[in-house]
Amino acid sequence: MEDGNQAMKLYSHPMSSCSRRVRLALSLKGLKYECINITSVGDPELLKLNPMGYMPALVDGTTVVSDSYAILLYLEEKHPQHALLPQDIIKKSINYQVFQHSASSEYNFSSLYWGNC
Ligand SMILES: N[C@@H](CCC(=O)N[C@@H](CS)C(=O)NCC(=O)O)C(=O)O
Repeated sequence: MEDGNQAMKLYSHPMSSCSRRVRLALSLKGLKYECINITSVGDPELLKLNPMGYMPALVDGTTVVSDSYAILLYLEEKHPQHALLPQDIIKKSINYQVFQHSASSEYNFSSLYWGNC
């Protein structure tokens, strides 16, 4: 079977929020994929795909993409139907900011709770 005709494979875990955002995007775009549940941290199959050992990892033919943000951008470019991002560059930049904030700054929310006490 040619690269690109195989169903994508998503290595993930039901409790992983990073995996859930990718599953949501795949679903919104109506893309078929096989979900492979990782049962333990350090799963050898996942380590082969992402030596960092993090999920999710998406396998699309011979292409492997890890990191949920990279996967979302990959899917958006390869499958533009049911766009996840607005066309407008300003609105798009706001989406990037919100995504980065939720992906990398979540622990800073504690200052919102404790900062004014
Ligand atoms: N920036 C990465 C973070 C990935 C990540 O932290 N994944 C967690 C699950 S949400 C994981 O694989 N944890 C396993 C571990 O810490 O060993 C992404 O957005 O995909």
